Amino acid sequence: MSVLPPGQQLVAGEKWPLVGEHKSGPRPAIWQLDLKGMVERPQFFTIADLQAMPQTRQVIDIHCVTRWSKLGVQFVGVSLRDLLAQVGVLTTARFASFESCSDRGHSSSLSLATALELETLLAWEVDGRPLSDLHGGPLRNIVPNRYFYKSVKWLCGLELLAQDRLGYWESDAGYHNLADPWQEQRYLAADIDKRTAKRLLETRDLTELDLRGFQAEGLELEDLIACRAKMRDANFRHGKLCRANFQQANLSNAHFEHADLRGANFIEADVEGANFCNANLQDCDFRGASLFGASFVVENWQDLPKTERQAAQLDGVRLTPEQIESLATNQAAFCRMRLP
Ligand SMILES: Nc1nc2c(c(=O)[nH]1)N[C@H]1C(S)=C(S)[C@@H](COP(=O)(O)O)O[C@H]1N2
Ligand SMILES: [Mo]
Repeated sequence: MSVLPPGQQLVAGEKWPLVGEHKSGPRPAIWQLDLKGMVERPQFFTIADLQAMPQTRQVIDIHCVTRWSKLGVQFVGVSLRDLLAQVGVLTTARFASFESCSDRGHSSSLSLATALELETLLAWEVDGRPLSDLHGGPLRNIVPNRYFYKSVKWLCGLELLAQDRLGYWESDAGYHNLADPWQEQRYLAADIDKRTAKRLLETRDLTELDLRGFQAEGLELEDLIACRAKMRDANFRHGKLCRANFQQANLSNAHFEHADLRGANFIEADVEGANFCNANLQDCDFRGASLFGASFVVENWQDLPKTERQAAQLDGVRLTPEQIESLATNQAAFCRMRLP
């Protein structure tokens, strides 16, 4: 039976959100997987080569770090175990780096032991259809029981390494390298000392700073300027943030529970997975913001008496119908009720 890891919510119906890059880079005429590094017989495999191997069919649950989950998705591909059996693994190999032919040259890595234990799959088919280009076709790796950033789209390289090589999200954005959704291994906090943090907060100007995981719980930060700041997973719970300017900031998974955000600006901000339960969002502007996985009320609000719903105050909030549709089912229903 599938259950939802802590802090995750279900996507509505058949929805499968697109996260990160939306297309591969320039495509080779014939797609090939370059299997290299610490293997006995490095080799290129075409999709047809892979499809000629024993095929594995696996039903897995997708858990994105920005708090949406999609359960029971069926993938078909070749298991990492079967593929590696073809090339022979050298005893020095301890990590596997999955590499993408994408514009940003994405990769993500796992310890080889973990990748095998989790039954990593190299998949070309999903729910009976070829994997679409949007979702990483013709080939992506699928790592069950890890946040989905470990599953690289447009997979064209697999390198076995003696030492780990951090992937794009893990090295550039502070995503947790272990990525276990059951332990909520989402992000690592930025490395910033308390003195610096205090000085920054006194200026109330965080423009463009990299402050993921920033701790600002309960602080008085009216008129804060945080345009384009990188504040994934930041903690603003119980904060006084009237008129704060978060334009184009990255606030995915940020915590705003109980915060006073009246008149705040979230224009074109990334608030995917952010939590606004019990926040006062009166007159906030969310035009152009991306909201997938954001919460404005506890997930099971329909079953609870009004006083226990921890609902955000939404009077005068600017949210388009499209933005509301992008929310998880229960969240969208709540917003539609409050913002007719
Ligand atoms: N090449 C590549 N692979 C990637 C990403 C990306 O931006 N580029 N994003 C990762 C993240 S964060 C997630 S949640 C999933 C999203 O896959 P989807 O767009 O098919 O839902 O792909 C992962 N693999
Ligand atoms: Mo993600």
